Amino acid sequence: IGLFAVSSNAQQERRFPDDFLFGAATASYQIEGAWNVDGKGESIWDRMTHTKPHLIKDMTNGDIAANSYYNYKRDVEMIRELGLDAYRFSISWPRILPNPLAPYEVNQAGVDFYNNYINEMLKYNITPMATIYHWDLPQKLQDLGGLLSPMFPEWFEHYARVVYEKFGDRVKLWTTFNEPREMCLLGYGGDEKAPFLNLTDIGTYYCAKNLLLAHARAYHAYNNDFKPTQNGECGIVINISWIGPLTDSEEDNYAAELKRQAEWGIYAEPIFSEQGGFPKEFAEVVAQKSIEQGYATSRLPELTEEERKFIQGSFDFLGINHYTGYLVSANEYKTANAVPSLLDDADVGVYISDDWLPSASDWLKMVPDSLYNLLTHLKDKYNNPPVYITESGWSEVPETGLIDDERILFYRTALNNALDCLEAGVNLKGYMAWSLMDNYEWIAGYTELFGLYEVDFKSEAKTRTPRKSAFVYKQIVKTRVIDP
Ligand code: BGP
Repeated sequence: IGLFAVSSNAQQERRFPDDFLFGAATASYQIEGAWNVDGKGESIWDRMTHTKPHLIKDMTNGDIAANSYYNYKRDVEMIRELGLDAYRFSISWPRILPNPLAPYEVNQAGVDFYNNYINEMLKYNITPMATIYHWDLPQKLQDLGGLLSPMFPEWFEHYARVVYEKFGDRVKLWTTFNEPREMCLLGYGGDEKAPFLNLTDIGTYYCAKNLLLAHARAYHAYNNDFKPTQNGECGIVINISWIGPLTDSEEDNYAAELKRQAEWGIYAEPIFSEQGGFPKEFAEVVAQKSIEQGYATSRLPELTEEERKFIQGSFDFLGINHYTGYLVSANEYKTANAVPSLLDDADVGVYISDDWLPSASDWLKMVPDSLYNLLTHLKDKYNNPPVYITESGWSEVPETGLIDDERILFYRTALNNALDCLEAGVNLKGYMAWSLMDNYEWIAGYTELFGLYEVDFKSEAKTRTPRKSAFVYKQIVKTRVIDP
């Protein structure tokens, strides 16, 4: 009897609280299609996929994708089928402002589309979480420099105000940007994401500074002018892998910290840390390297005292896209199994264990404790801010079909980690699976699929069919336990 009591108690503790938000996520360019319909402007992804299709693995694009512009009611029906509490979607900037420099030209058809989408969610008590910007920048703004333009923060604030005004009566969870690192390191510093600029040494950091200023402007605009009447919350979504030391040595610990600062600290520290500003050790490394390379000043631009204060604390919550992790060593420079996108100014060795299950994506391995390690680390580092996991998921090749046992293992592992985090006192408020359905996966095109629902891209209707993982997720969401 004693034993039985202990185990039933333990089981009770392993429940997700009733107010924990379970959801699924998507992004406009990846699902909507209708790229040039009803007054929508051209985005940088439209331009790149149309003019340089060879940059995409299967030479495809998001012109039609899952056709959610027309299928949105079916999408909401799927969210209902899964019994989800929330849906994270993104708003397409060029669909709302096709002429982004003409402040009053709002595209009513675009506004109508998102109104219908949001109203459909609310009809069924689904909480909308809106991403203001998930990579589909109006091409017209890229022509003026995009995220590298000193005007960018102003453009972004203007756009954010438009969406707060149009949708903020019903959307109460806002995030400004999705994944700064992907945009800045891979889009401006490198050539793995639009606009594929490849300005290796400085692109990343000028983008980072502008993005932080733009985020803070949009946050303060909400906080000062909309929150008092709309009562919502505004955060940012940062992609954060777990980066641990290969050994317990001081050198490896320092190398891991440097890598964390390089990979996500430059975006997170200025907003979430107590001291604000760019992370110190990494800033010193970049300054030193810049001088050696013959630059007059550091490639990492300064934040003035005023900018530092403006950015610091500009959040109601932290959104984290978390998929994977890796280990770092100081002693040997080795990138065994590592992908080029892991390379940056922190010259450290990156290790990926052969024990970690590989997915269809070269960057994504199943690292058993990564979510727990990461969230407990952040809890201490940033004084336990409210956190949503805004993306987490597993890719398979299309041939896998509907029986996606590895994805089921991934979700069960991640959600077990999430329960461990709740027990450890992490202020974790919700979990959004990436993705509700198969979609256009950027440079991977349709060769790597993340959906709980399979999409038949060959069919005109873009028919959606639940995978085995959808039934498992549904059961977890319904019962609030992992092993009902
Ligand atoms: C994140 C993005 C998503 C999604 C996912 C899968 O980086 O926010 O939009 O695409 O990762 O990654 P990928 O498409 O690079 O395989």
